[in-house]
Amino acid sequence: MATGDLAKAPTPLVEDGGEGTRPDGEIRLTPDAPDEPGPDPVRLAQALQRLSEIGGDGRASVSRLAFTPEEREAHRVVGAWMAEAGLTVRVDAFGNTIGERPGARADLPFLAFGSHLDSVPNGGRFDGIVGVVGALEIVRLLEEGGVTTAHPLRMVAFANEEGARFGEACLGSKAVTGMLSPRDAERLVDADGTTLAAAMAALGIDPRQIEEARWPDGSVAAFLELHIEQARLLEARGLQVGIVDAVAGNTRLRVLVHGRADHSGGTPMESRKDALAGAAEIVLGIEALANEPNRRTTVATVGRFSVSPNSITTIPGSVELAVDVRDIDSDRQRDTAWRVVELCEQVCARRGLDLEHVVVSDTSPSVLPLWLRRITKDGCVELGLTHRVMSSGAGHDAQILARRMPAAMLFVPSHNGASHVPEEWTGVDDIVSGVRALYASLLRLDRFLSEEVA
Ligand code: HGY
Ligand code: MN
Ligand code: MN
Repeated sequence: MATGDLAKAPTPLVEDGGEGTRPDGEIRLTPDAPDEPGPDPVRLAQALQRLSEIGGDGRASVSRLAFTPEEREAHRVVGAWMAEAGLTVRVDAFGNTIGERPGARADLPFLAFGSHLDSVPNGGRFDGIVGVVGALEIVRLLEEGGVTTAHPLRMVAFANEEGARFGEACLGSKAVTGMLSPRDAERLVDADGTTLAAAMAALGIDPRQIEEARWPDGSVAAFLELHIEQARLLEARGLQVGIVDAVAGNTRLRVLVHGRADHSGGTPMESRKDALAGAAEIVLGIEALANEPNRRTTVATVGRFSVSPNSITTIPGSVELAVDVRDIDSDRQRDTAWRVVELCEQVCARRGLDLEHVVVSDTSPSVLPLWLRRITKDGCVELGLTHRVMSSGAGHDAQILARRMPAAMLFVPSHNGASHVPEEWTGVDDIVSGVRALYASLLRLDRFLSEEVA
């Protein structure tokens, strides 16, 4: 399990003798394709390295927020790679980059696979990117192997998967599943007050056309996504591949606590309306709520916290909190979110503070179908890849696609479980294993579904 040395400045992904060096011998993808080359670790590492330089700090941190020039540059680069790999490439009405490859049978729907290119602020180099460069590697292997699938193939690099900028996640996949409208683009706003619509328009993408991105019902038979685990289980158990059975849902709230700004010296304690003291009590109350024994798969986070006027000699007048509640159980997710609102109301009432709250987004958990998991599992067994079924605490595009079609997710290990931070790391040999599992899953799925439709 290559993890790389994170103690010093992270080693570049491609370095003689480093992570990117091709392991000894050829990697066989599937026993029944004897002359089929395996995923190329050097090519994978070079692609990861190139993308990490877009919005990167030259070391390990990446900031490639949704609908920024950096995200569009990444789509431009990946679009060019897709075309070089022989795909017919387009950018859809939301800004997703799509590459298509004909199958032997034009009567069959597409098989889609891919992930996202945007990141969180000061994020890592692997979140989303592993699934995009992994999908591209599969297209290259198909070309090099002269393999024609029965189904036409659609590789997707999604835009705006992260909720980091506009609060709601998976907007690119919501656009292709018909779950996003121009009204949402006006509703969603970032911390600076810029709407999604304005951010899109500033990059030449017309938010009024969002609904054009929708994939017609029945046009895609299934979606597969390779992604880093963003948790510790696979590395802790020494496993190569995670097969995801459920993806957590998330409810995101914007909470505004209003008190009264006043002089920090002249105002007696008993006559204060300190918004920050109230907000701090709320933060600790949310933590206690998520730690309740009956909420065993619930997590809740206050990830953004802004104080106004944020001056050492002024009692805080108002505080804005961004709350992220997640669970793989839908009832618990919503119950926790509702209890958060109740908690805010109680604290504010007791402290004489005013409260505003907005539900920014509410996305249900997804259960991924067993029959498709069996196909991905059979691929892992055939390739001798150690694996296990597991759930995902992180949200993903696959969970949205799963609303409209069968979807599967494959995880590769995250070192120390670190993600959404510069320390995020997955060894290239683990990525190769994930690509092999994804490729085997795609070929098996292609056979299984085309035999059904004789
Ligand atoms: O935030 C998440 O759940 C994922 O990384 N988009
Ligand atoms: Mn991701
Ligand atoms: Mn992420």
